Amino acid sequence: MALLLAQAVDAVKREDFKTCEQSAFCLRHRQFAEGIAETAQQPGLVGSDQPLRSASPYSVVPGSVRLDRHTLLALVEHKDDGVPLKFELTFLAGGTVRVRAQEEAPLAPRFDDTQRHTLRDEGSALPYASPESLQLSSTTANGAVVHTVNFTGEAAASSVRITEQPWSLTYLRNDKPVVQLNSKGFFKFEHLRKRPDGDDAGSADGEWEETFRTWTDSKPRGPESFGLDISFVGFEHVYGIPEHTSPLSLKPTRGGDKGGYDQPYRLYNLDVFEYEIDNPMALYGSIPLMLAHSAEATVGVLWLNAAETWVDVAHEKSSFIGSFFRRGSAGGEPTVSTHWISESGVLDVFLFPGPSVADTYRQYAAIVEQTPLPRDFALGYHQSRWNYLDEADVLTINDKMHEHDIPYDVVWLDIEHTDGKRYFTWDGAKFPNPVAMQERLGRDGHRVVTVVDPHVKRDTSYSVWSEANERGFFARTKDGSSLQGWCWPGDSSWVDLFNPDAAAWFSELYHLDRYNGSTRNLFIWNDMNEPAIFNGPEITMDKDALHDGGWEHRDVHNLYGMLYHKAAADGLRTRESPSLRPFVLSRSYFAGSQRYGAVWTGDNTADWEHLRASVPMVLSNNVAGMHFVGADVGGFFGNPDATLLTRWYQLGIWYPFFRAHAHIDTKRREPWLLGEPYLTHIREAVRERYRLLPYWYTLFREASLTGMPIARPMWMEFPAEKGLFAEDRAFMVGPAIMVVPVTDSDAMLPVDVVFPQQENWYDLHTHELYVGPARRQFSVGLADTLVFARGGSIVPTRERHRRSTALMRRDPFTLYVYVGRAGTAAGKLYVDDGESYGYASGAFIERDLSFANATLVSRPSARTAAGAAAAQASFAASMSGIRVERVVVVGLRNPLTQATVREGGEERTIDLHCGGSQVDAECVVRDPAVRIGGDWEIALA
Ligand code: NBV
Repeated sequence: MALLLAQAVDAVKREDFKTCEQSAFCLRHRQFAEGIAETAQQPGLVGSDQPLRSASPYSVVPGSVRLDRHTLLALVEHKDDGVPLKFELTFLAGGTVRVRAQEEAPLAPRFDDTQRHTLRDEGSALPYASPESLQLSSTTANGAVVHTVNFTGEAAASSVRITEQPWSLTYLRNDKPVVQLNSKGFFKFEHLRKRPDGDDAGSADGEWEETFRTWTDSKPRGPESFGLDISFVGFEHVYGIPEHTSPLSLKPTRGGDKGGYDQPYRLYNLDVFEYEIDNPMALYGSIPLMLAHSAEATVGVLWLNAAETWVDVAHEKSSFIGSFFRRGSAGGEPTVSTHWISESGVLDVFLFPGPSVADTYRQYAAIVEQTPLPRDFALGYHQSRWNYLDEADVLTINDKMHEHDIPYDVVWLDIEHTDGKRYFTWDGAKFPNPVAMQERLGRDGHRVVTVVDPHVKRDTSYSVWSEANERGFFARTKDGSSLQGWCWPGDSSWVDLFNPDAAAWFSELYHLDRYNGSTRNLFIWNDMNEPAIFNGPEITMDKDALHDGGWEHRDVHNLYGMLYHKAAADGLRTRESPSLRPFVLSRSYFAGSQRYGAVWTGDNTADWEHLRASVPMVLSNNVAGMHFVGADVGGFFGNPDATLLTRWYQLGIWYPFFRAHAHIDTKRREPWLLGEPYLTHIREAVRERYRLLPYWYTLFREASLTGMPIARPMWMEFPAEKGLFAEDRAFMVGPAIMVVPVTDSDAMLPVDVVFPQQENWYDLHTHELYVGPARRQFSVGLADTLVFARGGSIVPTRERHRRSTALMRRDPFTLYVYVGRAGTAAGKLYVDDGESYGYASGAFIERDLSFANATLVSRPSARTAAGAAAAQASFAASMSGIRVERVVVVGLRNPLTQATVREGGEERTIDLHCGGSQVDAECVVRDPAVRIGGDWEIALA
């Protein structure tokens, strides 16, 4: 029965997309790994210091290892082919190790620009370890040659060990292996070669030509793929590598585990119509960043490659090399073994040694820029649908939101707003006066987002097409003519964003003088940028299509969406001077896309399963540094009933990106259409989002500097609580708020909540106290949501009801102090103008808030002290009228009676209003009137 049901809702056209067996290089690598695993030698000395040996045919060329400043060089060769591979191990500050490999003398250059598109400063200024902090030593024991690089200084506990025969690399901390490369021997590198004689030589293996359904990939360069096993020793859970619909803790794909997948996780940006849940199939975005976590440590791996990539995952014990297919027996450490396979490019892997979650993200943030501070309005409520019909429709949405007291920030316009899907144009009949429309919305601080898709209608009268055509800016077919394909406007072409001139030209189309009818109040949505091509293989571009520099689409596929996103962000940023921060939503993405804006999880479905799956999808993206992400609230396909839609709003306000959206064929579902009580519940939910915007904004500030996720899996906040390592329903928003969404239609079903740690938890609405560790069941009516503040936190809010974020800018703040078990609490508040880049020169307020001995104290954060004094002073002056209008202290042991406020050398006493029980009192300080940017104390007595 369950199976039948699953099939009934399973509408994805699996046959449109390749399996590993249908992707020739994936199959070759998987088969190679199977062969190696079969012949694997059992290790002689389990538990000994001897590195284990696999049956890998690849070894280090004796005498080739040398350390040159921060780089260790070695040559590696297959025992039979005599093509030396050059390995470069680069050591970065903090213990990060980068491993790169390709032929020492490739027959032709391999694509190596992924680093330029992803890394900080295009990879030119990585934080290298100082050469003095590295020591190389080499030993020979029982005929095995081992080279060890020891770190001194900051990463002193770490070392890297390389065995020569066969080659393997082990990252050790405190002499204990943590991450191992090629310990299983799955490394296989298809060196570039001359095409063998005979027309179809090699094509049987899909090496020189490959057919999928009716498409043939000509593969002019032949096989050039590579694969490598990466084992996480001592770990049982790995996370990340979005975008998939798998659970947060990645299920195994090999090893025959019950409930595991039989396909590897695929990273190949694709437009998958009606995607299904619990599946390792590729989706719209790819971020090859994986984290492993145990109660002892967190580590990360970035596989920096933008070609089609597959990742196998197996759970096993580390002492049995061959156990990929045979579960390890007793002994040995739990290990997650992964096998990464990419079709082209160079092998380029970063190992981030952690050991804490924050360390791991600091290491990632040191090489890849993190999510910049968004425009403040972008954190508000976005109202979208395919399509709002015309100007009157848009203005009605605006009026109805006001009428029903629902704050919102943006109305979205989908493809139908254009003149025949010619982007940057308007349908003149439906939108005769877009500027006036934007101005009207702007009166209450609202904005408009329009969609700009990458297919350019082939139409000589459409200036975007004719300019691009004239200047040769389109991607080309393998024969050199401009590539044509089918998409919304009919016959279309795609701009080659790898050509810097084309990208610059395209970004200027977003300028106010180029994009007619746009104003500063208009922002952008990039859809279909995988790119989606209806008549292409797997609904995308042919792999042998050509880009700037003669690179094949195969090499760059997963970067296309990111470059498209970048062009829009660049365009908006440069459309005014001084620049304001852009806002662009993209469907397709790669590692580094977080720099350009938000993403969403694409075309989900209006059912409970999709609501549930949105949590691990949003979390996996956050794990991988794509913080600003959300799912379509309500579900894109289909019609949610009022209960599902209400529950989806109640969850959606906790997505970092919060947008309601729907398919053109669905019934209208704006909140007021649901009637009561749903409208009230939705209004309450949206208001909760707005109330907490200061907290959200402060979290984005943290993310921008430290890379720490915003929506966090429970394990990130409770890293030693094993029971939470696979939790993917409950999650944390920042360090202070736990959200347990109601994901079932049956209101009678009690919802399980686990309160972690020896800590106090307070219901966010009632402030009722729950003391962890504990498990409780809650019966929930539709008005009830399960959201808890963690004891020990201070959460800033703004409580006045307004129509938009812009209208809240000068509102006073309320601070919630949730007292922890130790009687203390701490938090932060970050405020800037919400739109400019002034913060970069110090125009911000950043406070450390702390509560101890019944006294709340506000002090400048260390970052404030480091900022530029002048910009800071002028911003502080502009904010001097903004005060704290209320402090609510929740969870005091004893009710108190008065508050003494000290600020600027003055002291005054005000009444304190306490209520609640002896063990759980709640005290409110009304209007302490302290300045948000000032030093002050409020002592309760
Ligand atoms: O532009 C129409 C839709 C859009 O509403 C949706 O959000 C995108 O993910 N778009 C896909 C194309 C059509 C999908 C069936």
